[in-house]
Amino acid sequence: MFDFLSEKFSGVLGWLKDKGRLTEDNIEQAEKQVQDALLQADVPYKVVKDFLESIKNEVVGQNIQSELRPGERFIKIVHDKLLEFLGGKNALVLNSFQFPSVIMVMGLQGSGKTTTVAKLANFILNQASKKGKTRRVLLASVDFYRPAAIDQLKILADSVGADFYRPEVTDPIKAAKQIYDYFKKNAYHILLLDTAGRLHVDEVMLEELKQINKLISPRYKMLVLDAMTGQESLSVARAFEDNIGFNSAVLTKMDSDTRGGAAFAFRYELKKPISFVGSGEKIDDLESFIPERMASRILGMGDILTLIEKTEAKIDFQDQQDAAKKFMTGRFTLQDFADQMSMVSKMGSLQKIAKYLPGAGKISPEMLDKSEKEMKKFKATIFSMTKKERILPQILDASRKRRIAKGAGVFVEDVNILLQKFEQSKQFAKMFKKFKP
Ligand SMILES: Nc1nc2c(ncn2[C@@H]2O[C@H](COP(=O)(O)OP(=O)(O)OP(=O)(O)O)[C@@H](O)[C@H]2O)c(=O)[nH]1
Ligand SMILES: [Mg+2]
Repeated sequence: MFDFLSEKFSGVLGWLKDKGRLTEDNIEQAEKQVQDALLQADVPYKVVKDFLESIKNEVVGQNIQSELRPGERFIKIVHDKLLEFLGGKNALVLNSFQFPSVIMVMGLQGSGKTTTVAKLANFILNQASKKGKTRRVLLASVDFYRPAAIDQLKILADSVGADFYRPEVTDPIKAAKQIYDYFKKNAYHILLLDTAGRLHVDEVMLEELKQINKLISPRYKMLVLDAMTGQESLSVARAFEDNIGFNSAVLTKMDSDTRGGAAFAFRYELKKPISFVGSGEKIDDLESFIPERMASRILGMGDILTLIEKTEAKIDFQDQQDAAKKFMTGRFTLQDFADQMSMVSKMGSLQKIAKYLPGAGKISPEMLDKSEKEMKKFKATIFSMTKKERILPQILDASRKRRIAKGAGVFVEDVNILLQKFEQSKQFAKMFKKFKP
């Protein structure tokens, strides 16, 4: 998602971290690298300038050169500013919806509206089912311009298990009224309304949306922006804001080779929240936009929390919290290590999840493949241990190791490698915690 920025920033970060002292020259160089990374990520010049200015002020204000670990301090400043520019620590996060509500999804042609409608339905239904609740979600469309548009939505509705309603008229305003009446009459919790897009912002589209907006007053109006269109998305957002208004934006196609500048620019220029980001074509490729996590991800510090949430396996909420906490405090045992690996395998390939891990920019597919095989060995090894051995690995002497290796079908050397890796990841977790503000 933020691979490009993450790779660049990790570079600056690594370079600075190793420095015991920072000269003015070092700082200037780091600032220059931050600036170049953002410009290359298609963040508008003015935004980059403001961002750099705010970092410079902090650097001078905090007098970081006199710090014991000036590199880390600098990274923390960049992190905090990124967070601020992406919406701040207390930004409203839309991870639950009020009922009953209408969610109207708007945007240009091909931006990803219909896909997003289905992803949102899936999100709402999944959240409800995790809590043991049922939600009645209705999908409908007023897009009569593209012949297959409504059928596309019907197929998606079926695939996520939401209801679908096809209006009997083809005038968008009258159809919106019919849809709304059907939603009310049948007491649905949520109506997700898909709308038509145009190639460019035009009067007809805006007028139509204005009228629909007036008619049904959706509680949530979401503007879908294609992250690949870069800075152009800003003028689209302004036109929608001036004419119809919206509560939040959904940035789609963040998985493509977009460099992530759109999120940065949108949030700073429009001062409006990004509620979700689309990270793929599949129905569950939708993530809540949480500024703090995005800032960490951009800096290559990973995003363990989103990774854990993404797990499709039904892991108990408390277990998730515990796992995250254990990892971040470095207080985890071999048993936790094995549990994490099991959780990881349930989530899919390492390729996909590596993006959320600290330092992700530097991992090659070959390394991931090797890790996948290694993980299997590790798990078998841990399963071959007794409960006590999993909690107190220091008791593992040569004879215990031989027994474990035999049980797992590996060599004693593999047991040693596991113990080494386990120790490393504990150290790593401690480091992660230090960077985490
Ligand atoms: N990679 C990727 N592709 C996406 C994402 N969201 C949507 N798409 C793709 O973008 C294309 C257009 O998506 P639609 O949902 O049909 O877009 P739309 O805004 O409804 O388009 P119109 O109805 O024609 O205006 C499809 O091929 C989607 O699969 C995303 O987050 N990532
Ligand atoms: Mg569509």
